[in-house]
Amino acid sequence: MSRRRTLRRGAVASLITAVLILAVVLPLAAPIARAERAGQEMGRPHVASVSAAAPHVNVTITTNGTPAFVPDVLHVTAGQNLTITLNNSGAYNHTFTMASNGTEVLPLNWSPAQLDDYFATNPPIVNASMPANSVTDVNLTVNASMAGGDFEFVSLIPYQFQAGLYGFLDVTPPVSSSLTFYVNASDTYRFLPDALNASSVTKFPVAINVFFGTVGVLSHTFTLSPLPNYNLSSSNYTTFFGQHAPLVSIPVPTTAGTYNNGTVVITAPGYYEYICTITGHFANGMFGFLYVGIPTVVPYVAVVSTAIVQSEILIGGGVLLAIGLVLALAATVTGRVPPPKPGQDKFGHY
Ligand SMILES: [Cu+2]
Repeated sequence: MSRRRTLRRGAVASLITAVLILAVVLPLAAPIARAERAGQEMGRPHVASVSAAAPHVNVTITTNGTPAFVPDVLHVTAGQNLTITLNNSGAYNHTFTMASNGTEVLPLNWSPAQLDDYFATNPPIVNASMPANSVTDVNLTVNASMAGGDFEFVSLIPYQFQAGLYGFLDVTPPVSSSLTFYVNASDTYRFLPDALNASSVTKFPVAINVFFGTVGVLSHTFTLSPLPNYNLSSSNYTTFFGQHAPLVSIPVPTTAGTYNNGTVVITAPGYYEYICTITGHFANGMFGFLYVGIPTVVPYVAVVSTAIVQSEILIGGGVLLAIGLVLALAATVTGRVPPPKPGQDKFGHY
């Protein structure tokens, strides 16, 4: 066999190998490439409306027979609406009385009268009674001016504070975010862009602003799933959003160049899917992903039906694999590719 022919056979085998690799890699790479597409800015928005809801946080403080609030430190972020459930399962009455000064620590050697005097001159921001065997809810708006403070709460029943019935509300500043995205809807059922990159976020909760406009004339919505790392299904998203309220659902203006906007508060890293909820639009490909605190390349499964494409890829890949196996078998019969150099045996040894 001439060296020239052997080389050509080697080239054919290399080509087949390359095709095999592409057959495997391309279907994997396609969704990643789509996920990476990000950040087209769409001109300066004309703001049509502004809406932002303060997030709501529920916490529970319990007391039982022992003189302690459990937990005795609450961590909240300024800008949150707080509901504190006071659960006293013990046989003693208490109060839940919170100082308005976020920098003061009340001396434990104060007498009950001194404690009462203090709150008479410095009115508490919360003062609720906790009767024995009761559950009481109190609401507190933790506004921005409280950021950085540690607000002490005590029981004013004589000698309970001194015995240990105290704790602190620790208020951290809100994470200010300059993250603003512009997303446009197209009448070909696409979001432009369909990937929003908030990978740089490291602190939570984080507020992200989304401006939503259109390049078409049809009605659309920008509706964001509240669950991280969850892929919506085009067949049951209505049920899903009935059970899990969207973080935001913005109707698009139907005039190009005008925008509606909304602020979403994200509390955990992950990818969050957004879809258009107008019937049929999601199924036609109107979805995208917001990546918060994670790289924009994450494995996800597009739930919009790709069954036909996938089976074609599987069959095609199988055929190519079979060709490759036949060629490999042929090579083992007819000899090594490429052939050994002069003086080498077929294993490359001299
Ligand atoms: Cu739509």
